[in-house]
Amino acid sequence: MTEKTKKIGVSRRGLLGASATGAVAAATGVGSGLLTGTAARAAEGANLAPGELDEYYGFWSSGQTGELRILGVPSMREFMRVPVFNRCSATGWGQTNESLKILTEGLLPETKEMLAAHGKQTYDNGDLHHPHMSFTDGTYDGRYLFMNDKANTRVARVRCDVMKCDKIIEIPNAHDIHGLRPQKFPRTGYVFANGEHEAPLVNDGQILDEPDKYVNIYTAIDGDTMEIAWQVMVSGNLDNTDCDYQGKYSFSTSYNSEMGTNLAEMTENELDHVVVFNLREIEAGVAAGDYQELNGVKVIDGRKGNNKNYTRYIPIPNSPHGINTAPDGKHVMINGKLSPTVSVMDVTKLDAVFDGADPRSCIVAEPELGLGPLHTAFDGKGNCFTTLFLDSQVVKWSIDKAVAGDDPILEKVDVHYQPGHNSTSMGETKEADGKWLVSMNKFSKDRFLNTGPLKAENEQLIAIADGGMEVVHDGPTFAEPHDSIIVRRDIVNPVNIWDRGDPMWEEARAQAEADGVDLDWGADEPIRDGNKVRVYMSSVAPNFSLEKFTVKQGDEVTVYVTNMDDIDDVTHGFCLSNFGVAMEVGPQATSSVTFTATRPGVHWFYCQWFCHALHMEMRGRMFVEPRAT
Ligand code: CUK
Ligand code: CUA
Repeated sequence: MTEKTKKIGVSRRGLLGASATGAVAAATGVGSGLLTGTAARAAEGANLAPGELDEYYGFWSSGQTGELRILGVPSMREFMRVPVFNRCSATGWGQTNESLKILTEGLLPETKEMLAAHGKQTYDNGDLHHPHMSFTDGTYDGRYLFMNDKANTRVARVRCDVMKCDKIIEIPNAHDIHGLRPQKFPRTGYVFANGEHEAPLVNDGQILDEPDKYVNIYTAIDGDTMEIAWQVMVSGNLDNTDCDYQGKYSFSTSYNSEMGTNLAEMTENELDHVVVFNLREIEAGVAAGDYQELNGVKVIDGRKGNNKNYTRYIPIPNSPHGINTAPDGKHVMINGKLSPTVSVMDVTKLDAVFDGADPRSCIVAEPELGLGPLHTAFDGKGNCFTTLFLDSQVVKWSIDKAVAGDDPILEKVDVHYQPGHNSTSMGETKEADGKWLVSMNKFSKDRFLNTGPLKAENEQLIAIADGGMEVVHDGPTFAEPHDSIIVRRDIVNPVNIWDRGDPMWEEARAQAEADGVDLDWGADEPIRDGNKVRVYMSSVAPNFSLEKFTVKQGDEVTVYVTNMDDIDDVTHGFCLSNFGVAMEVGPQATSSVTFTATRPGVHWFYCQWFCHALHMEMRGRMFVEPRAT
């Protein structure tokens, strides 16, 4: 830590009032000057030389930006932005027929109607909070990444082989999907998704300002088919979720057990709760027909006092937020937010709770850690790292000591400023390896050059391998990564070029076949079908197979471009100027876009992805013949 950050840390602590933190920092030497010894070695480990590859992939959310980001850890270099709930000017996501299919096919009928009234096919925005990889046997398996959209109640999946989104579904009956986690064992399996905001179960306007009639919905999605397996109606709202390593239970925090609709009401109770879902009982209930079908989904009643064994409500101090299952397969950390505590739940005691034991009997420790605990990560060695939002710190503490009733706090480190999520290398799997910790901080304030009123957030890399905690890197980041996972690179093995048989463009393949065209190489002339015109072309650097094509004013034109280069990293594009048309065409991929040729005249199209020394020359003309008058 530098002298500057040390001073800031001290004065900020002075402002907030002294806490036990100061004593801990003094005792452990945290904040005691420039990087020396192990800290310097750790920082060196984070600085990769040019050309050196990272040991881990980091998968980052982007909050209200709506995309998934791929970083390297420990270098914290950002490699890629994968469009999901957003629009993307570079790749044509939200514009190509292939992406529009994914963005529209999972929308609810009433959503399509609402969007059509606004002249749209799909939502333009999203709020992506929680990216998590599919699991097999308690660890990441490199198949998929799943993520939520809080803004428009959706869940998406990204294929890890090509790092593109292939499925997006809108969740009926629920409102604003927030917490999301994949089933850890035996595999994913289910993807669990929390509806955060309460609403009437049938939300057709018959019930409005009667909050006592609102419910909340917990959803289990089949990660293979991306269809909804079942939903559970619950009392209270739902914030974050996680599940066990046994495949028996999943659990969600609720910060509004009061079902209040304003801040005063929502924070009134001293105790909120965690809802525990009994997966076998719910499956049995579904099989036995104990559900109502609503918008095509089987909805089980798991509200408080329903006298069934689908759910249990565990009282937890005021407004718990993050919930994280430890790699020991036994303990679950419930982060208190408004309470300075983390409640430690022992999953081996949940059977008894379902058999009638006191719901609190599964809480085996509740250590006081500091102000504003939000999320906890793990090193796989029995230690936890909990973010303290109000204290702007990460606290390292011992599970064993907490359970034994001893002071569990081992160390605290200042982070800048106000951390939300944190994540450790492989930390949400049974293979947690305790090397790196990332603290995702909501404010950067004075850490970077001023960019005006809107400032970057700050992600800090903390070296934890040697048993200490040293901040070794600051990484500014744009709006607003909530969460991240850090995955060993041997688990993630994306391809370099597309397979021509990929399902991503199966509709283009079928259309080309119907038109008698070889999709690989394209056709010499546009295919006319009434006022619909289909133009098939291929691209091999630095040429399009067509240097010109002719359509008529008012035609609905679809251009299919197949990139027949099969060399790593030779991406072409198709950008039709003054038509707002642009798309990426990866090596061996087909992309297509449809537009109306409203403007007569000569219009240039060009390749907008730099591909060759003659990239500028990679262009052609579209002739639009004026409509006969
Ligand atoms: S939530 Cu953002 S800091 Cu949406 Cu995971 Cu806790
Ligand atoms: Cu092809 Cu630039």
